[in-house]
Amino acid sequence: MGAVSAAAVVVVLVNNKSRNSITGINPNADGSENTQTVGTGNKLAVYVGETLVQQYEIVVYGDINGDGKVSNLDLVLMQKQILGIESQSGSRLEAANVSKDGGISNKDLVILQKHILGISQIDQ
Ligand SMILES: [Ca+2]
Repeated sequence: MGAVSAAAVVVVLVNNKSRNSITGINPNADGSENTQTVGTGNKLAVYVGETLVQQYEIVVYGDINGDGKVSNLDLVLMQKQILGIESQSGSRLEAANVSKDGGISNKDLVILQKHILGISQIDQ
């Protein structure tokens, strides 16, 4: 088994056309093109040479809709989740769990509201 040199390991965002950095084009959670912000649902891939060895889905706590921002749009999605009107799953559900306990509750809602109002920050 050969050792992997640090120079041979490349970490890229999926769909990054250059594969040389993590600042290139990457998809939003809804598949649309995103050229600046990294949001929930974006994928991070690790290549050794041309071989994909690991892929991670990014979770930005509080960014439920995957636009890379924590805003009132996310607050509405969290309210719908708590009320059972619209359910999130996968990385979006994890992003809603800002208290990092079991489920999504009013406790998460208060933390998200305080973040949006600038009273406190969500721990990432
Ligand atoms: Ca968002």
